[in-house]
Amino acid sequence: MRTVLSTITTRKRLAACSVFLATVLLTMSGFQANRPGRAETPIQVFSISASPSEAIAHAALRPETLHSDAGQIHTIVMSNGEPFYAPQSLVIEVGEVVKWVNVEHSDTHSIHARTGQLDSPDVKAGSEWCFRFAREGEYTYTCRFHPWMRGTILVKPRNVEATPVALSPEVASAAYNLESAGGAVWLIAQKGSPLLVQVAADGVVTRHRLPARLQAGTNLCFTADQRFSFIDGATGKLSEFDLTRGSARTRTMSPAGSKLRLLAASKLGELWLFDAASGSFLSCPAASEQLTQPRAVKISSPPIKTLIDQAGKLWFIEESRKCAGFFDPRSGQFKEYLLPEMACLVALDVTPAGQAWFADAGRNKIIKIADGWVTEYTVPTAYSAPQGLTTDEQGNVWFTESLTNKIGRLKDGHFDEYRLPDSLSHPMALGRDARGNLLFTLQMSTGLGRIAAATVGALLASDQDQNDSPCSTAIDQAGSQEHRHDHDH
Ligand SMILES: [Cu+2]
Repeated sequence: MRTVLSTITTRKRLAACSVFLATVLLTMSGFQANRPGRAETPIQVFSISASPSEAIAHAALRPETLHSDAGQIHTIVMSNGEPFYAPQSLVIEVGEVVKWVNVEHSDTHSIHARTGQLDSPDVKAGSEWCFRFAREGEYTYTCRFHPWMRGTILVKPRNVEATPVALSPEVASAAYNLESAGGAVWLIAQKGSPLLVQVAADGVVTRHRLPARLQAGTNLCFTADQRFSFIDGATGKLSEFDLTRGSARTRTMSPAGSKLRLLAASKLGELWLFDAASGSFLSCPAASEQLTQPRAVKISSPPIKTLIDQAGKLWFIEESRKCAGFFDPRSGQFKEYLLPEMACLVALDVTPAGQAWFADAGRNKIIKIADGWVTEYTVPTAYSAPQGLTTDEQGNVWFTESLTNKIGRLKDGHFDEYRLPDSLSHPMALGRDARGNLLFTLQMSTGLGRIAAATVGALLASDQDQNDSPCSTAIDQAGSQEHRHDHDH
């Protein structure tokens, strides 16, 4: 039985990771169909939809509706007379608190469920006990002393309002890559003629026709407002594109025999690249046409997703998706963190304080790397396959649950999960714009969803209320593990 169960588990996990890998393969196959000679194509820049009014409407509606029922404490009265637990059955939302009050004069009662962590100490006459339900599900419970006492609590997921962002069919069917940069969220659509789509914080969508296909898995590296660098998918050369002019040019000479990948741009416009042929990092200083001398490192597999933090460290996820790490160009320090075999790292973000956060779709975990320590947090909903991740200024880590259609939030080791509307299910990549709107792509590139900043603010406000509840001592916490990795190079 154990073998069968573990096989199922493995299959499900593999399925979770393959969702992402399928996307990668799709992406790569799209890139193989190179289109040389597109540099002369004139660009068209135009606006598709403007929806600032929509954001304002949300701001007016959401806080009120959410506050009325969030942070609520439900009371169940325990007594020796039927129904013993009153009300006997209760429907609540994830995150809400239930308080059991023993109104008897002498008898002790308790609350004990076979599943979950619902297991109270003895609740003496005249006292009470609280529990915050962090996971959805049906909890049937009884009393240790009086097995005829029965109660049920149905915990439903919390819903969050999200709206589709209007994209033209041409874009919607091809948008597979999402990045946050310069306060906006960008989509790279390369099915048919390649397009770069900018979704500004005010909701205005602008499409830029690209003169060339970008290299598979490329990062958008903005070196100035309206100017970004990329690796030309056809020639493999480092190029620069000017959005306002719609023109591209080759920036530097690539070293002979190199296989360059563009990794990231620093705040000062310096570009970092990786040469997969020689296994070395190299850079291109701002406004320079020269690449620096390659600096070879002993890396397990080439970096594919990268980010530069405030301190200038280059964080990355490796192609194997089992390894994360950083390279510090100034000190030359290089460090890899090897994760267990089932890991499948798919997204990363780094906070201003230098904490690196990763989504592990293979193991259903959110991972923090800070000060040499790796901390793993298991997402409460099983097999959720987190695919996208972004952090905010308040220390919240937001992530998508692609298989369970939720947006999750992790803060101070505590999870909250919110179910998306069915029309915007299977969220994948996640980004955040300058106003705090959360944007996510949908699986198989069927569209883009937005959770308005006002909605996000209301969720945070309602969770604040809960923390003030008298029951905050009895909390169903999600487990986290911390372990040190000494994998220095
Ligand atoms: Cu009892």
